[in-house]
Amino acid sequence: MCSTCGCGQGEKGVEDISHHHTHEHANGAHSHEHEHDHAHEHSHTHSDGTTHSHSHSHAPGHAHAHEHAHDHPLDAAAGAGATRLLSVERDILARNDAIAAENRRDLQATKTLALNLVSSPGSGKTALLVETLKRIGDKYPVAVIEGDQETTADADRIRATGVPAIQINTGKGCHLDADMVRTAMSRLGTPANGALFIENVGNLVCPAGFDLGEAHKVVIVSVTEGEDKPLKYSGMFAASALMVVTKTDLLPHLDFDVDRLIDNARRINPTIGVLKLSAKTGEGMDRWLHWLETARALRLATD
Ligand SMILES: Nc1nc2c(ncn2[C@@H]2O[C@H](COP(=O)(O)OP(=O)(O)OP(=O)(O)O)[C@@H](O)[C@H]2O)c(=O)[nH]1
Ligand SMILES: [Mg+2]
Repeated sequence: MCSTCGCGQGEKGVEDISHHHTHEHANGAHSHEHEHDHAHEHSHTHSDGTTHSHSHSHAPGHAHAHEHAHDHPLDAAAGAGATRLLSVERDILARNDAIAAENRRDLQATKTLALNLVSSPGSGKTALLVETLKRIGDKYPVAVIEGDQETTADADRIRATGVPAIQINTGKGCHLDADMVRTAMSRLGTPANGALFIENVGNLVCPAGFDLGEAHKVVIVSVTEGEDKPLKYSGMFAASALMVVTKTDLLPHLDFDVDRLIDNARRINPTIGVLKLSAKTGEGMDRWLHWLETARALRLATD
């Protein structure tokens, strides 16, 4: 269950890479349907006008869900039912955080740089990964975890570069969680002294709240999405260390003000790094590779 939008998890599964296209069904139907019903009510309540303020101040995880819910007048009106719902949400996020901490410990132990790539659908995450892997795939150990609701298409695109990848299908779920990533890591193996890229489900809301154990979230925004996205989906920008502005090759055809996008992102997160690039033409890829190399060097240099 997602505590932000109340989405269910449906049929989710981590791809079995020894038998491609075979899925496991990780959740028992009984328990998740129960959680889903409650969450759904909750999300309706929350969609009445509070999106802006809550995503501003309480971006990642646990504290967000707790404080937001208590502050909300409709939650207060809902009384005991809402309180029980909140404790379900807190349990889910607390469990997620505990597994994310285990992932982080394992990644630290193997000095693996893990990045969680988040964005709206179609911003160019897989295209950026493919172009990145072509340039670094033979330099140090790299692996990719792909998250989508359905299909193994993105993992197939990654594997075509020769880099190992595993697809997680989230079913109705709109974000990856730490447990899914933990299962994928155990099947894929951790690229020691290298980089693990996790491409999250295309969604600018829910993935902000779920720590996967990554070193950094990287938010990808394409130039066709509008300069206002950091203000509308502030939680994601608050939670990210870096914003990559993609598809810059399209700028001559658009009325898009990149500086305004950057200003908006920095209003939400004054320390967010910014890179502009085109996976299609390769323009700006060198600075992204430099950022990666620096982040990896830091991971190697520290315990
Ligand atoms: N012009 C241009 N198109 C791009 C660029 N990067 C990606 N695209 C196109 O944008 C579309 C979506 O790219 P993907 O890489 O699949 O985007 P994604 O973020 O992985 O999509 P989801 O996983 O479905 O959320 C494709 O048609 C790409 O060819 C770019 O730098 N320039
Ligand atoms: Mg993709």
